[in-house]
Order: sequence, then structure tokens, then C-alpha cells
Amino acid sequence: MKIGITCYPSVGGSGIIATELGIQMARRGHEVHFITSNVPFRLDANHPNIYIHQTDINDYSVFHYPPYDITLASKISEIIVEYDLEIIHMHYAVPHAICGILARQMSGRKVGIVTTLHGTDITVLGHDMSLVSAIRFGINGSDIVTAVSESLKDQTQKLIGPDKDIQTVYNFVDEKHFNALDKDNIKHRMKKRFGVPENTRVLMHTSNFRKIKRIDDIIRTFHKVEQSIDSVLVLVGDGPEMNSIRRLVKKLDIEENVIFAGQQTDVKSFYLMSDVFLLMSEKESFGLALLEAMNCGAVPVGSTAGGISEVIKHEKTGYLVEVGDHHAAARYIIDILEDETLYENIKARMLEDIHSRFHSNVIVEEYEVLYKKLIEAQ
Ligand code: GMT
Repeated sequence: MKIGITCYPSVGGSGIIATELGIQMARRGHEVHFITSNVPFRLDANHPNIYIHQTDINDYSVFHYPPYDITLASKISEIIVEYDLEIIHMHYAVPHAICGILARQMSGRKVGIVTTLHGTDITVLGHDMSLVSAIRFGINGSDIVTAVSESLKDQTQKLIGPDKDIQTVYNFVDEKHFNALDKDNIKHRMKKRFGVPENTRVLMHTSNFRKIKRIDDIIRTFHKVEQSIDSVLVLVGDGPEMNSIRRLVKKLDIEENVIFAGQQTDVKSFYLMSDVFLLMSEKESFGLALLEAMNCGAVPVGSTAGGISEVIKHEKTGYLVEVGDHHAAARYIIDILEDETLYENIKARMLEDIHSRFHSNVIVEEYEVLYKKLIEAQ
């Protein structure tokens, strides 16, 4: 198949999934064209089936805003014609599904459009009445629409009310990269690098530090844990909430035990260093970082928001708490860190469950079947 992929190329789960899916499709023998405003940040694969087409968004002074969507649609239409694309896979309803619809019209070709909804396009933008019609248009005008969790699918139906059926296709983990094979060695090296004693337990979180991630709950959870367990909290990433998080850490007087690691390219080593991974968001369609951390052997504690409760099976493969309930989160963490047998049992079940439900082969295959069906129906 000849497949075009458009996503936001910067750091973020939707870009990671789009990129990894493209790489896996190329490995399966398909021709994959990334059509993006920049080279996707995880695209370091040098594969003969992968082509990268970058759009140059010119900032003409006559325009009030740079015309990202129109320029992108125009570029996609050129690539559809030049390479005879059969499928374009757009990640995000707004603006990318709409760019795809425009591109198809501009090209005059019968290319199929698959759109994947990732979360913020629905759970945040879906509340903005000025965008609802545009999101609905992007969904209804696509041939196949997928959502990364059942929860996101339900919310899209409630908030947007599209005519189109939406299929859930879960995210997957790149297990060649994110795995626990060398956990002990890397853990040892990372602890040494950050001056963390061998027996000290490590809690971790990574995100873009937006308000919806509720990192203050993570700090409050850790504050309770560190009173009974010798532990540190490692925060990887950066974003708008950084200053207020630093203030809270100072106020609670836990500065010595909180490591602000900033943005990191090698997040894997941080997952491997960790015993527990926390994701306590108030909105989260899936939580890709959870999967990555879990496959690196860190037991997850998450909120019940959105798709998190589809990824973590409470008390079987990790723990779930109501949004904001840092008391319960701390209790669960103390319980598992004090009981090595319980911890190891949860970890074993967690690795098995991820392998069966979120393995890249399983999910990439689901997309491949959708693409083939669509091409046959054209
Ligand atoms: O979490 C973010 O803020 C980034 C965002 C993105 O656009 O990459 O992530 C969304 O898509 C990911 C991949 O499908 C999901 O794993 C994240 O849960 C989702 N974020 C939200 O729903 C807030």
C-alpha cells in the first residue's frame, strides 16, 4: 500500500503513535510518506520505504496568521498525485482531518482518508463551540475514524455527535525499544548519575506539564509516600505548570527528594530507573507514557480519568484512584513498596497483560486490516 501520514511532529503521544505506526508499516513492506511541518521527533529510522515531505509555512505579512492548514493541504494533495497514494492517515480531527479532506478535493484523486482521534482534539477542543462544527466536519468527511480508547469514542459521540461510526484502536508500545531487558544495569547507572542510593525507591512521572496532568496531586502523593518509604520522585518533561510545581515542592519542603530532570530524549532510562509510574490527569484519552513505563517494568498508579482505566486493571496490573485522591494513591504505593511479593505479582501480571493487549503486532495489524478494507471499497 502507499500511505501518507500527517501528525504533529513535536513531542507528544499522538506524534509518537503516528511515527511508530509509519515505521512499522514500512517494515511490513508498505510505502510510507510522512507529510508534516517538521521531521517527527522519533523518526530516526533509516528505511528505504519511508519518505519525508516537509511543508514550509510562509509567514506573509498580508496574512494575520501563518496559513498552516492550507499549506499543509496543498502539500498533501501534491504528494497524493506525485506518489499515487491510496490512503492518507490523519492524526487529529482538527486541523488534520480537514486538511486531508481539502487535499483529496484539490488532488481530484480517490484516496481514502483514515482519521485517528487522540484526545485533546475532542476532550478540550470539543468544549469550544466555535470548533464543534469543524471537528464534526473532519470526522464525517473521513472514510474511517478511530479513537485511541472506548472512553474517547464515547466522549466524541456525546460532545460532537457525528454521523460516522468510530472504532476503537488502542495505542501500542514499541517493545523493541521500551522493554525491561536491561532494567537492573540501567537502574544502577541512573541511580549513580542522580546520586540516588541503591535501596531508595523511585517514583516517576513524565508529561508536557499541562494543568490537566494534575502534577500537584503527584507531588502530594509523593509527600505522603516519602514520610514512610525511603524514596525519590523523578519528574521528566517541562511545560506551563513547572513554576507552580516547583513552588509546591518547596512549600512541602521535599526539594531534596524531587529530581527535576527536564526534557529528555532518553525517557526509557528514566522508566527503567523507576519502581512506580504516576499519571493522575483529569483528562487523558489513553496515556501512552503509561504503556511505555509499564513495559519497562514500572508499576502504574493512575486516575480513573478517560482511557487510563482501560490501560490499568485495578489491583491486577496497577492501581486506579479517583481524580484528585492523592491519599488513596499514596496508600496503594506504600502498600506495594512494603510488600515485595505483592509488587512482583502485580508487575508480572502487568507485563503479561500489556503483551497480549497492546503489542505493536496486534495493533499495527488492526490498522493494516482497516487500510486494506478501505482500499478495496474505493
Ligand atoms: O497528552 C498530551 O497532552 C499530548 C497528546 C498528544 O496530542 O500527543 O496526547 C494525547 O494523545 C496520546 C496518543 O494517543 C494519548 O496517549 C494521550 O492520552 C492524549 N492526551 C490527552 O488526552 C490529554
